[in-house]
Amino acid sequence: MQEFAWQLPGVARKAVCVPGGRPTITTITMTDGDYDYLIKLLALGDSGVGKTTFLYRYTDNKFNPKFITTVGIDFREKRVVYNTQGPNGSTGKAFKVHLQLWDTAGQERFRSLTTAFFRDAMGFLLMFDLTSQQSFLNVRNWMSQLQANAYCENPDIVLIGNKADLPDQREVNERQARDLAEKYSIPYFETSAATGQDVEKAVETLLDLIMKRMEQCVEKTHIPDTVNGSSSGKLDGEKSAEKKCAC
Ligand SMILES: Nc1nc2c(ncn2[C@@H]2O[C@H](COP(=O)(O)OP(=O)(O)OP(=O)(O)O)[C@@H](O)[C@H]2O)c(=O)[nH]1
Ligand SMILES: [Mg+2]
Repeated sequence: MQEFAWQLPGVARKAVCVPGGRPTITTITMTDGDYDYLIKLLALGDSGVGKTTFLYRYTDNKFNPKFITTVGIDFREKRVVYNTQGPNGSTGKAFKVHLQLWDTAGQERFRSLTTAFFRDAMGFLLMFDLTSQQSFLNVRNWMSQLQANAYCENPDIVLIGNKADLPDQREVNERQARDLAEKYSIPYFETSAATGQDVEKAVETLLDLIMKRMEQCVEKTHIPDTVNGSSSGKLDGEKSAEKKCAC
């Protein structure tokens, strides 16, 4: 993780607008430590499903065809601006968000190490490989691990079927996966780290869920003007997790 986009000097790199009255999320580059929220996300799933490659696509918009298995844990970072929606569809507030994306090893031998990181994450990218039925069957086990080790039993999760660019090798049909996601009441996306299909959409959906949950908790705890750039308003992963009173 030598180079992060936000470390480069400059201004807006690209903008991604989420249609349909949803908040907008914009990718930006920044040189300083000025942000409103530090959000920790964590990718999990069997070895080889494409966690590392997916995160690399999200942060650097590149594809790495080589399989270099992750040893233990790694992370990538990215800055975005999250725009809330005001009443009647008007523009709300804009928050600078520093995303920390934790990349866990799928291999069993690292399990006790990686699950220890679950507690500090605010949202989860639960991944399987559309070309591997076994990786899909193992989603249930990953869910149990999450429920046992995350900050609460009902954390924000997005289910991701990756490698959608390989239809000839597909072993998991979309209905199966959607049914499972519905059972857990979580969003489902079919992505490709190779083509970039729905990679940003999946991460942005997760961020949106987290921001909405935080908003609700802030309202509940009656903290006035919690963010807005003031240092007292910064919520790091741990503080935010404590505030997740919805659990
Ligand atoms: N065609 C295709 N290949 C992919 C995709 N995503 C990942 N891969 C390939 O799948 C292999 C495994 O990807 P990784 O990202 O290393 O898998 P991982 O889940 O991080 O594996 P561990 O680190 O062992 O847990 C690599 O060769 C990737 O290039 C995808 O969307 N499409
Ligand atoms: Mg990896």
